[in-house]
Amino acid sequence: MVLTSILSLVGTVLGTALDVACAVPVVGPLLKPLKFIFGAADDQSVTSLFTFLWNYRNFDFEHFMKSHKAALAVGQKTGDYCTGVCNYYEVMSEVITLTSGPFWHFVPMAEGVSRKESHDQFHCTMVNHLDAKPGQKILEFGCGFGEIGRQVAKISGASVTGLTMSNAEIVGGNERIHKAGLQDRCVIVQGNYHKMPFPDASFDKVFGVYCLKYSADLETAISEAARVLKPGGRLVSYEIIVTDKYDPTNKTHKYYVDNISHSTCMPPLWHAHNFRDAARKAGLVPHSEVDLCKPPAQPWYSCFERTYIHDVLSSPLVLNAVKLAETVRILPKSFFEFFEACIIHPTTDFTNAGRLGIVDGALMMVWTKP
Ligand SMILES: C[S@@+](CC[C@H](N)C(=O)[O-])C[C@H]1O[C@@H](n2cnc3c(N)ncnc32)[C@H](O)[C@@H]1O
Ligand SMILES: *[C@@H]1O[C@H](CO)[C@@H](O)[C@H](O)[C@H]1NC(C)=O
Ligand SMILES: CC(=O)N[C@H]1CO[C@H](CO)[C@@H](O)[C@@H]1O
Repeated sequence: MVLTSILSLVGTVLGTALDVACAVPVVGPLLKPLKFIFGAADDQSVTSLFTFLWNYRNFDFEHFMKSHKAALAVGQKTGDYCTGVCNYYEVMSEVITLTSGPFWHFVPMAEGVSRKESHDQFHCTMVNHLDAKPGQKILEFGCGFGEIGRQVAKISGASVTGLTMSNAEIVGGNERIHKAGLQDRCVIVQGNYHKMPFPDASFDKVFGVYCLKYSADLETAISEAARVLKPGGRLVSYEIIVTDKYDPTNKTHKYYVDNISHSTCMPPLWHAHNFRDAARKAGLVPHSEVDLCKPPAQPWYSCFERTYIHDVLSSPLVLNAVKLAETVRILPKSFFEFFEACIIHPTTDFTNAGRLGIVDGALMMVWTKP
């Protein structure tokens, strides 16, 4: 606890000092990589990696990886990934928050704009796409700790109900609602978005971010979203998908795309046309579709490039150092397996697949219910 606070303070002070130094001509650009190394303790930085290592030094990674792999096998066999999602987020909700802050999705970023500012901007974009108004009832399904829902509620004055499965997310999300003083307008409840615990026509607006990727049955999930929506309401979906460029017969493509799914216990990624088809079947009418990361915005995965975390995690040196540290027992048992599968893989596979243009993480789709 004390060490975490010290690391956090050191990270903040050095981060601010470096922000100033980086603005200096000539020397500034040379200092930029240091920003990643001494970045904030709750953002993508080496400081946050060490905070995480310290907090999880006694964690049973062996058990987690065993249950992760077993649940993935069940998902692949039955199409039901719920056990896997709960197993993954019971642990990863805290880990992602420690190493990436409250944002578990990618948003457009621009030169000179910080990651946090980019997410603030995204919350306003979401409010606009939802056309959220004071007093409206909004559902955020697959909400994690519910950061987007709370921001949408704050910005628009609407009430937001979050729906998610893992206990850790429900407890952590409701704590954050209380801390923000939003308990009269926000709540997070437990449920599966394939079978939502709400009557028909309960919400003015419904949205989900980076969560339908966990569905092996998109038609059911989208028909449920349509069912709980009031006539005249909107469904907004912002997801990570495979693009037209994705060729499943290409080994390189398949390597990245399969590894993205496996590292986070997901079924294969969907294509935009799967969303369009499912929404049409559910009786929804297309309203708009926009890729938020079309230039001049930087690519959706650029947060991993600008901090150099992609380069650090791609380095065989880092991989071998972690392996060695486990062998000499500085790191807990099975940490290397966890680190490779759950930290290195998603980070580097997202970046590499994004660079090839076979995966897109910034498509905003909006439908209305007649
Ligand atoms: C990558 S996180 C995204 C969280 C949040 N929407 C965000 O973007 O920050 C995926 C979320 O979907 C939730 N999820 C996955 N499958 C679900 C299901 N069948 N029903 C409800 N929630 C689900 C997970 O528990 C997790 O909270
Ligand atoms: C597979 O995809 C990669 C990257 O997009 C490309 O360089 C390579 O030529 C492709 N291979 C085949 C056999 O098409
Ligand atoms: C589907 C899958 O998980 N494929 C590969 C992901 O990457 C590792 C290397 O780290 C391979 O061993 C897996 O086969």
